[in-house]
Amino acid sequence: MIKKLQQVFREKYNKEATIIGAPGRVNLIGEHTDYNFGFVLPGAVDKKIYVAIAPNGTDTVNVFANQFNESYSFSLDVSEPHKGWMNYLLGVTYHIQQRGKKIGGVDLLIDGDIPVGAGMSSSAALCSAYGFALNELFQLGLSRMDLAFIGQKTEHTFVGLQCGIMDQFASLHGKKGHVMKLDCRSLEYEYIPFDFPGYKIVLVNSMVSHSLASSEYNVRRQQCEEGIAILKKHYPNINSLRDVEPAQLLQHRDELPPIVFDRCSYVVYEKERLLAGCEALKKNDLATFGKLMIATHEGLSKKYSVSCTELDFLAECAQHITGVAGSRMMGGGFGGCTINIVQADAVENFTQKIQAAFNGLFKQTPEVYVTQIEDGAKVIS
Ligand code: GAF
Repeated sequence: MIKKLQQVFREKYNKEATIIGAPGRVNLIGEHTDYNFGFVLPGAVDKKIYVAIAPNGTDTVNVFANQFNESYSFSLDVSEPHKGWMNYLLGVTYHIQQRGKKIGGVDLLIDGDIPVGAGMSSSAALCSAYGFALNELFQLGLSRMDLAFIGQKTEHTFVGLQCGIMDQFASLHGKKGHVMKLDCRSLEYEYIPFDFPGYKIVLVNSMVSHSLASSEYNVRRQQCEEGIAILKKHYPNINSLRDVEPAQLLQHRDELPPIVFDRCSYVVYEKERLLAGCEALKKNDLATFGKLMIATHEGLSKKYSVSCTELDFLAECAQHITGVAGSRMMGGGFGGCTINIVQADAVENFTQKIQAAFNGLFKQTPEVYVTQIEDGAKVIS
């Protein structure tokens, strides 16, 4: 991949490039908790977006996206979104300059191996890779957390997804062999070894691209806020669902519209599951962790309503295959992948069984990715 990138860059721009790689992410548990200022447990993976970059001495950014065979140029004087994937670049360019940072024009080549629409955060990886590249090239002095916020703001203002901070954070802060327990309010985080040599993290792609996600995702966020506004009348110190105890929610159940109660109850119990899950991981107790993953799927499907038939099928089916410690849908939902913790020597059988079962019902073979937990964004060459 890297050699190919260097060669294509040379052919296109007739000069040498610096190459940055920023990974996608998995999240073991703690879904839809980041924008509720709770905890998440992501890790960066071995699939990345690569950006090859060199200054061009002008005020223009020239981009070639190898995967889509598409070119695009824009002036540094960005003021508004345009369309599609280039909004990620426009947004990062805009928000870096909004911080008073001076950048010049660049030539870019973008490529990667994160499946698009599979819920592994290729968009966060793109923002991270491009932001990281500009930061390196122009010595802007931005921290990894600054870059994560720039990526998040880009989603909010140039893409329209009111996302939390998990994906950008994970792409920039990942550490090989570790997941990160991030407190999305204080932004303190702890690296927890994911040290199970006998197990693999296996993603199964439902092949449903999560394109509906942005509007429904934003609705979930509003419903959580609606719940908070009601609960706050009783508990003025509550600022987000992270602060709500299950008993407090149950006590005021009748005041919340049923759908809002369901959304809030998923989030409140997901916080408990995440905390229990971290303890289980620290004790090497994958059996308990797996049960928590299954409960998370149940909540995401039945109470948070962000799953779909294909994801429900994959999560259910996985539970009946030998060697699977846990399985659930991962990420924003409405499509994308399930995350499965599978005994290393059972991965082949798992893959065959789940592909055959899915194919029997949906007439399509789901892609399976056996992932490694890797470092976050970095200069590759
Ligand atoms: C998407 C969002 F971008 C994240 O911020 C997070 O909310 C996730 O869905 C669900 O946990 O990936």
